Amino acid sequence: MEKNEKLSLEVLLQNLDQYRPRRRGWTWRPTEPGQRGPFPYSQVSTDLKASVALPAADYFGGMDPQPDTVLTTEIASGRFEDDIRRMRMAAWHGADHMMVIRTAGQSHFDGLIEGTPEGVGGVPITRKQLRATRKALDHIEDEVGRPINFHSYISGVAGPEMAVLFAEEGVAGAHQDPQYNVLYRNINVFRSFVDAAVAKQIMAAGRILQIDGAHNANATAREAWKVMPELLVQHGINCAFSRAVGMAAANIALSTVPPTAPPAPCLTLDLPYAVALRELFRDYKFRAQMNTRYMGSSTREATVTHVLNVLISRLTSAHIQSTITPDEGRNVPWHYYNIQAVDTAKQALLGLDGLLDLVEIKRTGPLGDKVRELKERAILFLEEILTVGGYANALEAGFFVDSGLYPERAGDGIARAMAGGIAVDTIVRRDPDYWAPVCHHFGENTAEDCEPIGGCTLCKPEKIRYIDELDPEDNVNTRLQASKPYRESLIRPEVEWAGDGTAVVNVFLPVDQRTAEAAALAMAQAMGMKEPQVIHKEVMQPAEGTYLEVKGVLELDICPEDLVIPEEPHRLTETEIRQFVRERSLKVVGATVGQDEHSVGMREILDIKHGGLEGFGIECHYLGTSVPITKVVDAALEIGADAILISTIITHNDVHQVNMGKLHNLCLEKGVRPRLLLIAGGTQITDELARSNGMDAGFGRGTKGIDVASFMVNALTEADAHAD
Ligand code: Z98
Repeated sequence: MEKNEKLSLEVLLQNLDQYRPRRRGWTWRPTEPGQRGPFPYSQVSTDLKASVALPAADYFGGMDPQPDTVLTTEIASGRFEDDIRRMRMAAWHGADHMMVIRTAGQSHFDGLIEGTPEGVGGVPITRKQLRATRKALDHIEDEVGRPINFHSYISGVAGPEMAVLFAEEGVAGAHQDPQYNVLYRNINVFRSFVDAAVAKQIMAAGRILQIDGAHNANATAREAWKVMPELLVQHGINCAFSRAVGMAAANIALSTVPPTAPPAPCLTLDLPYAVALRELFRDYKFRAQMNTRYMGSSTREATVTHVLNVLISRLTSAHIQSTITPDEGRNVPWHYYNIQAVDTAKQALLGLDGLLDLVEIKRTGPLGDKVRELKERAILFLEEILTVGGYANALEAGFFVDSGLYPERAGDGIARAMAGGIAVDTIVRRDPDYWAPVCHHFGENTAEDCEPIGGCTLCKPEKIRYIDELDPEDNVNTRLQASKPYRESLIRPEVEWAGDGTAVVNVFLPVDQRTAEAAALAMAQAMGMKEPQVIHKEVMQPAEGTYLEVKGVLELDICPEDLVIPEEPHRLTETEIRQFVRERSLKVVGATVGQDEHSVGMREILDIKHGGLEGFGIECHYLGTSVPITKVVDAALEIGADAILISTIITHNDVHQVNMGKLHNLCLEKGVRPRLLLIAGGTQITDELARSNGMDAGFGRGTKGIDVASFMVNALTEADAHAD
């Protein structure tokens, strides 16, 4: 794959029937502490071959250190062909754990639906999707130079079948927790645990890392900060059950979540919880999800919560940092919010590198007390489960997802009857001559392994039957046909699917919230946005104004051939400029010329404060405002300047053009034109206009000192080369 070329989905989909994953199981990042750019790091892993660094990396030579923690991105567009493109973006930003959750309740499907495309009230997982995605990830991991874990969910009554499918197709990680099925998908408790035993043993054979579902209680409970004892219990149940079935602790990750978010004093609640978990489950892995319970439509607010959550991850050494997109509260997550969340985690993890060498968790005092209290409450909870007769009885009594701080109960738990739920009474005893369809099947089997049946699909992948999509209309090929122009020739905005046309405008309107909302919608419509919708609003002050974000569909196609794209100026780095100046010295004279008393533009280019020329070691002589051209040239000659910078902000009768011509001609008359760079700047100036008036370069609005410095250094380097 070429860095500057899009991934070809059409090529990717070819020969999927013959595709085999290159490996099975989960991969952790190798830790490689050491120097990166100017700094030593203690919690980083191997650098990537190709990546996009954080924006501030520009100041540190573009370095892109990778934290040692696995970074997750959760993608859920429902169209795998678009998910794949997003995965490539995310991998370039540092994600190596791609979680694909389908759009609606995978676990409502009660069987594998291979060959079925989108559209049956949600999107089922199919072998085709898994293969296409895994195949794409092979290319992406070669490109970025690091293994990428592909993850999905094993839930519902089809869980065991799904586990087999995942093991066959090299899925590296999966959520699996029988409690999730019972509580949130109303599957019969006994069926759920029997299924889980089978699924877990197959997962163990496929070395699939398991993530549990305890965090869902936090996301669901009414007063979620109170479910901490229960979360510990849920983790405990899934861990104990998984171990009993045959999973290794190293392949079990607890899905931890900081239970609350500001304005709650979250650290005082979340940190003791994380410490208690760490201590109780020290042999296990930790996947830290961010808090999703207390998230509204503000991406800023979600980002701050996320950073606080990452602080806890660093303090308690989480192994996987999950990222939920900050737009989760208002959209099906969009491409660039996945990337923002990955960058947020990467940025925060790097910023907190070596934290535990600097600070220690204060085990005495309120934290220690709270940790002990949480553990005690959890143990009491477990004891009460035993007292009422076991897990199924406790469930029936509504012990779980209750928002009272146990042993207090609020009576709002999710109660499930033993004799109820989906697939109740479907457990049948195995016949004495039962043949398990695959190896590593849980429970009794006629044979020890699959030899007598000539090998199973886990041992002999050639036995796997690949079924393509069966619907002639609703399938990836027809979708790709429709989106082809937007992937190959035309440009249309996109947030989720190629050519979806979605764009967002941000506006501040100086009126109250309700009026602002109506006005923003009218404005979006006037801008040509279809189906406009306010996705976020924030009162700045009830009367003075409201900030809004409005999304809509822009059915506007841009043809790249019709665009006039100016040549990219060759901007040097600060180091390159400084080195040039140190070796050769560089002097400039600057002035605002003519009748212009505006000094701001020129001063910003010269002064060190906002990145002006002085900062690179360039000797700057500022002559002031309304300076006659003759004086500027005389001063330049007197000090032996390399360049003259003139600026005009206010201009009438094209006086800026007149002054540029005058400067050029005077230098010619004096015979000094070849040894002086003449540069003009100002609001009305363009490079083209300046050059047509005898200047060597012109700079307009938005110019920074580094642009002018780069030009001078490039021009002088070229001139020096000619002189040699
Ligand atoms: C996460 N943001 O954990 P359906 N099993 C478990 C789950 O937690 C989930 C599913 C199955 C969360 C994602 N979790 C939400 C233990 C979902 C998915 O029925 O396909 O929705 O099950 O990363």
